[in-house]
Amino acid sequence: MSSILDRIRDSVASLDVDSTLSYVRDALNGGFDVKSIIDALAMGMEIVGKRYEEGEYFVSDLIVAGEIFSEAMAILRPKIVESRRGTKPLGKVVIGTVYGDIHDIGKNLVATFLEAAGFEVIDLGVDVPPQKFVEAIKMHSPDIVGMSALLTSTMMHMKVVIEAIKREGLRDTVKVIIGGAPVTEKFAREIGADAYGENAYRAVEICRKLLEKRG
Ligand code: B12
Repeated sequence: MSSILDRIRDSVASLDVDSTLSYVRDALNGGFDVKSIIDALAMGMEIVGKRYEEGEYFVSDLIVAGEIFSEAMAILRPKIVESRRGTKPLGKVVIGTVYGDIHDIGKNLVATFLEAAGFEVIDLGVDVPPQKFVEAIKMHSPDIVGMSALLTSTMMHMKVVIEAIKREGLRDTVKVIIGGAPVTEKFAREIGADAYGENAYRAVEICRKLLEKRG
């Protein structure tokens, strides 16, 4: 018999919104931790991506999958915030999905976890041009800038943003962390970012470390 987490994964994969939401509620009530539920949702998204790649699913199905994930997160968000309440304010993070890219589910998850951990988060949204990152740094003086990209065609835009930040003489004032499915540690080093985070939990740990480094 499959576990509730398997059922969450499979119902996302088969784009069944009602079952997904009811399994997520069951899992929460059954005492499963939020992390394992999010991991199951993310595994479902992974399968959706594969089916799209293989021609079984279409863009409309990706949209449905995105909506399912967001609705499930709406159930989980209060739990995440509650579980992390009481931690003292840390630093300030400006975050956005780079230009040409409108994927925001992962970025939103990272922003939610950072907020829940006590960071102040300024979310610039999706399809963010380099100048908008630069202006946000000038306006908000963040400790950290986070960038997300889900497409191999947009990940290079992260480098363009870093170069724009350098050109404005602001690179030494912020730490840069990047993430998104096609992004790697090696890529982060190559483009001159300070760090790479593979998921929302790691993003919080790494942002904490980056603050320590800033002193
Ligand atoms: C849902 C989805 C969409 C939705 C997005 C809805 C939304 N609001 O975001 C829509 C329908 C809009 C969409 C559109 C497209 N998509 Co799409 N999409 C997906 C899908 C299925 C899931 C992505 C997702 O949300 N995953 C769940 C989240 C939780 O995971 P995540 O984003 O990876 O984020 C985690 C980490 O990466 C990390 N992270 C993310 N950002 C950041 C930032 C920082 C700072 C840090 C530290 C960490 C971090 O932490 C997150 C949480 O743990 C993926 C498949 C996949 N396996 O990724 C394809 C996928 C990304 N899409 C793809 C494609 C091709 C497209 C389109 C070009 C399709 C088309 N022909 O129109 C368009 C592009 C539109 C555009 N210009 O951006 C391809 C990309 C291929 C490639 N290598 O470039 C994928 C991989 C599907 C595939 N297998 O072919 N898509």
